[in-house]
Amino acid sequence: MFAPPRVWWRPLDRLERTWLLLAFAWCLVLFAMMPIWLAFGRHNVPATAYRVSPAQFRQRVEEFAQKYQVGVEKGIPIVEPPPGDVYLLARQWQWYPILKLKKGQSYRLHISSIDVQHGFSIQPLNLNLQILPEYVQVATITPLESGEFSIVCNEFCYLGHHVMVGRILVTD
Ligand SMILES: [Cu+2]
Repeated sequence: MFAPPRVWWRPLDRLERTWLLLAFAWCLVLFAMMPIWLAFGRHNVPATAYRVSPAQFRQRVEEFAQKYQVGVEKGIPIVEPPPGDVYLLARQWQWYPILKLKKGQSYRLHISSIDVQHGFSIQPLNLNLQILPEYVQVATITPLESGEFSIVCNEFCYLGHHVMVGRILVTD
């Protein structure tokens, strides 16, 4: 049987040992960061979820959009609700409606899909939520800057995925 020479069984020299220890210590730091960041990281989205049927959610969003509609753009209503509960619906391939929010006010944003899985991602901020049919994600958001924010779908949802762009307008 062929056995390669056992050169790697030589004791570690100082440099090698130092690098191994450094790498191991860094592994421990990264390992500890997982629970630490989960508890203290400011990236956590304060989101809860509840169940709803796609038909019910669609009806709720339609009523919401009609009640607070202030305009329309390319067939999608622009909706300016008071602070509180606001709704956003994802479907192939649009975000509905366009939300117009006030800077510094808090909103409970209810988001769900009525067909397949989508991904909610606000640009240029880095807020991401997984959007599934039959589940509503509720994220409490307080816009801190005015301007126009794009919502892109970051979960491939078939042919029109790349054109699935929505908007949130934040005014002073
Ligand atoms: Cu999508």
